[in-house]
Amino acid sequence: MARILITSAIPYINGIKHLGNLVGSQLPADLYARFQRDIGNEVMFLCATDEHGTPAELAAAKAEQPVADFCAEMHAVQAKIAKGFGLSFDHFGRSSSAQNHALTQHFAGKLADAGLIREVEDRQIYSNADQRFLPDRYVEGTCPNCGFEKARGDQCEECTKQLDPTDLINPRSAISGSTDLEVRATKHLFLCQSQMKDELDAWINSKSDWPVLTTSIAKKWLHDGDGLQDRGITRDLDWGIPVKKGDGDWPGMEGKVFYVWFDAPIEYIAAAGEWAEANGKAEADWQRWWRTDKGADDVKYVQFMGKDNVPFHTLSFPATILGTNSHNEKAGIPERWKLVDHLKSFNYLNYDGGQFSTSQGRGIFMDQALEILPADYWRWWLLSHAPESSDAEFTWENFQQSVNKDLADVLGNFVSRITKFCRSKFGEEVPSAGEYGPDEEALIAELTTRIRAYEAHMEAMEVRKSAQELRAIWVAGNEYLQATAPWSTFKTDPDKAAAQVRLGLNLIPLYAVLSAPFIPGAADKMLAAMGVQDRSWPKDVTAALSKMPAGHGFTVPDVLFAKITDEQREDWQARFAGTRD
Ligand code: B3M
Ligand code: ZN
Repeated sequence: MARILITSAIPYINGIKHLGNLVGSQLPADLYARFQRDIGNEVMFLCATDEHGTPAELAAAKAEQPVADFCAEMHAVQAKIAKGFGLSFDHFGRSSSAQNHALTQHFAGKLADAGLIREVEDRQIYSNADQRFLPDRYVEGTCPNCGFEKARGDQCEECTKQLDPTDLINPRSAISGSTDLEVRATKHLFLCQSQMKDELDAWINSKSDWPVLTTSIAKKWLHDGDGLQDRGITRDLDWGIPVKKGDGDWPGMEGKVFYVWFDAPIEYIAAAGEWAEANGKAEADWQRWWRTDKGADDVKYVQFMGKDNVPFHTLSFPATILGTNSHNEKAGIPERWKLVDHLKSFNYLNYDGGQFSTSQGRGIFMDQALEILPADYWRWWLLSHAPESSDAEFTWENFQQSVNKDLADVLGNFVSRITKFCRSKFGEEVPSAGEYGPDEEALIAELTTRIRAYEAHMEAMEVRKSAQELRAIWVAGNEYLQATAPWSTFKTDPDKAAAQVRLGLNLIPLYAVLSAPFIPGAADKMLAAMGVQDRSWPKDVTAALSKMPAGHGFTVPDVLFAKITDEQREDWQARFAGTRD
């Protein structure tokens, strides 16, 4: 049994995520986690809310709430929606947790001991109108790299370049819109990433099986222009993790907090600590996932994220881990932390001819999606159209077509046809007569080939290819029914028809198990209707097709997937045409 550690990029607390965010990290991570559990591996799947920094402060100010209250409330909201989408986290933590405070301060202390942190008289933007420093997203302006006019002070959404507020052209305050800004001196800590350039470069080079999207972004920031820059890891803000060196004070840094992008990835680790606390486990139980000196050396660690998050995960966070590990090694301290083994990144999903946008409220948001249709409809469309090799686009026409064809016509119709036919001719139990012949053997052979291909795609995190193969597996059942036509066979050879029906019925639990990572709700319904509890993965297809032996009772399930009508589609299209506030 392999052990797989999976993290999804942790969503900012500032609002409910849109479907583009969902398909770029949490949903494919969930697909992979469910698959790994289903094939029998031990999985730790972690996510959390990203609660610090300017996104949290700005959103709390807008909601006119104290930031701590706002975060607590929004965490509960996001947790509930995640559950609604069937996201099967082992723990959904909070980056503001006590565990993350302690770990973030711990890593900062290690990096300081390693000589990888320097104090800098930094220049920060000060707003005269707002009477305060404006870090990160408190400043907006034009990206010096690509010219995008709505770039934020921490990063350009358009070209993914990591920025400093002082880099922006024509900067303005995100609070007041004021352009009466000046640059003032303040002291900050910088992580000496540039010292680690060669180590990071060698590490990235060792990852030959990573998606090109991931390595090309990492390489770009390692080698383009002036190469890897040292980054400020502290901010003049109230809300955040106070700057400390381990559990000791950091003279000169009083009143400052760590930069959100310094503590957010550390929350991946802290979330495991939160999981242990919430489940009455010991330190060793979470450390065996994260500490290679405490049993995590055989863990495979996979991260999922949108492309804009790649620089932080291939450069900044690994710098924290590598810096800590090599310092400990030199100092003869055993403590070693796990680095990511595979990093799966995604392009963007666009919405109906434009971009999904949280700030502009454009597109479909997770809560709205669940209001109109069950999670499985969305999961299927999003995953089968995941923006892997390029950006993808959501259109209502395409959504309607995929749902109606794949889910209703192919899978739903198969289940309904075979169960209803059996009920009308043999009653609601599996008929016993007849033997399997060449048609059945051919189907089993085809399914075996396809299931092995499906597993390989799932293992490789090829999301679209997995969906295509799964659909082909559903189609094979339909084609078998179409070709053998038990409703005609029944008239001449009822025993043969009984064997065909027996096989057809047994395809339902097989399909349920195979489909569960994509559409867990429908899979549960299928298994419940078939009265099958055994969810074992079909290592041997013939054996898997005997979960419902002769005489086994079942019920005809309710419609698994309702078709989306043209009227509904037009209605939703109009409803989601504008923006929400
Ligand atoms: N919260 C950005 C985002 O939600 C950021 C990811 C952090 S991952 C450690 O896309
Ligand atoms: Zn840009």
